[in-house]
Amino acid sequence: MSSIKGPSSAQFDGSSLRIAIVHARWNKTVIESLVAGAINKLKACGVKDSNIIVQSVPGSFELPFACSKMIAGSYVQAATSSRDLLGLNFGGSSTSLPSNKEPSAPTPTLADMPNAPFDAVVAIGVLIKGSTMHFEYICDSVSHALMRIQIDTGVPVIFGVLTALTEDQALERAGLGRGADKGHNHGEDWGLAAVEMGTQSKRWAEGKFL
Ligand code: DLZ
Repeated sequence: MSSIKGPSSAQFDGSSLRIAIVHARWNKTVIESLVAGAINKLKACGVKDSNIIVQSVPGSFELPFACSKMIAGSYVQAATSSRDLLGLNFGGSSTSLPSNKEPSAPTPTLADMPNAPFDAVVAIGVLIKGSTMHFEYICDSVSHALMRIQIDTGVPVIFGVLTALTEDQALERAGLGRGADKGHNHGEDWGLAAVEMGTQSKRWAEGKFL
């Protein structure tokens, strides 16, 4: 019997979004598959290559710190480039333009720019239970911290952290199962969730609830 689990489908256009992925490097094989799955779905939704920013950290414990800093940094980046943009439009050297012509290039807007703030961040990690309490502490602290960051910053943070009791559980959730059924790559779901939440949170912030 097929499973009833999982979200019902919804389609969102990611072409105007800028999305960050930050992933841990522990359990590399599984991580690589999850990151690839997330990127594939982002692109399938129209997110431009240049608007997908991927960074890594040593382990899952470092994910919340990285998300927080990257979100803040993306605002700094956007502010810096909007200042550059003003310089380009109004303070740029007129001698570089043909003297009798207006500039023909359309004025770039923030939405066109690669340096807009992130619309969503996907935090990807793979925690596999060992023989100590380490797993429980990290799962608990990381999930709470990621939730706090999205509430505090207003930028959706997608929870892409596998909390697996066995290696097989982790492999199956990355589409790498050792059995006949390879399982489903949850990274794909995280890519879709990032596009949906990035799109919706922009609209909600503008008071649009269509
Ligand atoms: C130390 C550790 C262990 C034992 N297991 C994992 C794991 O399964 N998945 C993961 O992402 N990270 C693991 N780490 C590393 C910690 O997340 C963290 O990088 C270190 O404790 C340094 O802060």
